[in-house]
Amino acid sequence: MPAPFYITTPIYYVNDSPHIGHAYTTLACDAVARFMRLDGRRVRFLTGTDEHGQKVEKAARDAGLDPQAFTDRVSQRFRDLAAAMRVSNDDFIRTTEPRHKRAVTELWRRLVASGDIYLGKYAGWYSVRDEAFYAENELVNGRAPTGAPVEWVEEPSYFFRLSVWQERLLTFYEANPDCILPLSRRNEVVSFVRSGLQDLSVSRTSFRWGIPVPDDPAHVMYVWLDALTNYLSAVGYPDTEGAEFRSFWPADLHVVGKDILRFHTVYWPAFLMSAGLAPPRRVFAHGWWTNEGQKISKSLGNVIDPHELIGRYGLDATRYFLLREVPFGADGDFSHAGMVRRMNADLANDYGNLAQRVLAMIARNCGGRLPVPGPLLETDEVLLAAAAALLPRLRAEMSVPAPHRALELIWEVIGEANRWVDAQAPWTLRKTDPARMATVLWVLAETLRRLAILTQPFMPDASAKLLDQLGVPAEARDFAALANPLAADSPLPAPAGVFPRYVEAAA
Ligand code: ME8
Repeated sequence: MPAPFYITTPIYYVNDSPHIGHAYTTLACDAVARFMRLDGRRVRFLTGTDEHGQKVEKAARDAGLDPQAFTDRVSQRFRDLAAAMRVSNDDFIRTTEPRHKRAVTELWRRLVASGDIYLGKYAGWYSVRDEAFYAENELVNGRAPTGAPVEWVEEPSYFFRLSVWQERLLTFYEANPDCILPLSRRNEVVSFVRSGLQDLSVSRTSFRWGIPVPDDPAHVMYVWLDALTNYLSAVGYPDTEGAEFRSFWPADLHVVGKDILRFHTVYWPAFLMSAGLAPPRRVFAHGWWTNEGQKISKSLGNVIDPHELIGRYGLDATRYFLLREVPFGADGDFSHAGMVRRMNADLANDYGNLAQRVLAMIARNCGGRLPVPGPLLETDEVLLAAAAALLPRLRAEMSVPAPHRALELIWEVIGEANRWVDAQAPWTLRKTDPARMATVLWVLAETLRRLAILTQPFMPDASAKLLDQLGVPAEARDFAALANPLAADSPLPAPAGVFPRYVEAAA
C-alpha cells in the first residue's frame, strides 16, 4: 500500500478577503494533492482560516461586527474561493471550531507538563499586522523588518522555553536534510537558530479574542500557537491513537509563503517535540507575487481578486499560469502580458493545437472512430516512450514540490509530439499510405491520452474535456491507467477546442 499523504496550506487570516497570494498557495497544494491521489495515495488535503488574535479582532471592530459574526462571514469567502478554483481539499478547518479548541488546550497542557511553559512578563515590541514579537535590535526605522508598524507591549505573559530547544532543533535539521525547502530557506533558518533563540511569549492579556489559557483565563493564547495547532486538530488530536492521527501525522508537507517560514520551521517543531509529537516531514516556502512589478497592497489599490482572474482568463489558464510562470520557491510577477503569452503560446498553440490537429484528423479521416494501428515503427515507440517516461520524472518533481518543473517536462513531450506530427505528415499519408496514417493517428491519440491524464492535477477541467474527447472512461484516468493503451476502433465524440486563444477586446 502506498503511504498516506497529508498536505496543508497555511490557514488564512480572516481580516480581509482572499487575494492572488492565498489562491496561489492553495492551488499549488491542490495540484500536489490531486497528483498524489491520481498516483494511488490516500490524501488528506487541509486548508482553512485563522480566526483569532488582535488583527482579526481589530478587523471585526472596524467592520462594526462581533468577532464571531465577522469571522463567519469572511471565512466563507475563503471557502467560496476554494470552490471557485475547484480546489480538492478534504477538510476546511476554522480555529473557532470546538475540535480545534480542544486540540490547542491539550497541546498547551502537554507543554506545561514537559516544563516548557512559565509565567513571566513581556516587555517589548509587537506588530499586530504580523502578529509577531520583535526585539529592539530587529526594528528598522522604528518598524518591523516587514515594514509593519509596531507597538510597545508590557503585560504578564506565559513564555515557551524556546531557548532550550536550540540544539535539538539543529539536530533535527541536520538529521532531516529535506525538512525545509528550498535549500536557501533552510540555510536561513539554520543560521537564525544557530544565532541563539529567545524564549517566546505565548499568551496575551490585553485583549480577549483567543483561546483561554487552561486554568488562567485572564490570558488568551498567542495566535500563532493557536493557529499552528490546526494541523493537528484536523487529524483528530488529542486522539493520537485514532486512525486519522496514525495515518496522517506527521504531516508530509506544509506549504507556506516565505513570510511565515520561521513560525513553521522553528516554533512549530519545537512545540511539537516538547509535546512528544513528531515534527512535519517537510515545510516548503514559496515566494512572493507582485502585480505588474509592484508590491500588492490594499493601500496601493492593486490587490488581485482571484475571481476576476478566473472570470477574465478562465480557471485552467489561471491555474496553469500561476503554477508554470514562476519556479516554485522564487518570487513572481503577475502581468496581463505574461498571462496572455502563456495562454496563447503554451495552451492554445502547443497543447491545444496538438489536441485539435489530432482529434480533427481522426474525426475527418477515421469515421469518428479511434484508428486501428498497424505494426508500430521505431519512431512510434520513441514518442510513446517519451510520454511513458514522464510519470517517474513527474513523481520526483511533485514530491519536492516543483510544479513548474513538472509542467516543463510535460511541455517537452508536447513539443516533441507537435514536431512528430509535422515529420509524419499524416495529411499526406492519407493519400499515399492510409494504413500508416491510421497508425500515426493512433500513436498521437495515445500520446495525447497520456498527456491529458498527467495534466489533470494542474488543469482538471481542460484535461477532463480532452479525455472525454478521446473516449477515456472516468475510471481509466488515474496514473495506474497510463499502462492501458487506448482501445482501437471505439467511437469518439465530435472534437471541440479546449484552450481558447486570448484575444484583446478592441479598444
Ligand atoms: O500568515 N504572494 O495568514 P495570511 C504569495 N494566518 N503568497 C502570498 C502573498 C503574496 N503576495 N500574500 C499572501 C497568515 N500569500 C497566518 C498563517 S498558518 C498556521 C497561519 C499567502 O492570511 C502565503 O501562503 O497572512 C502566505 O504565507 C499566506 O498567504 C499568509 O496568509
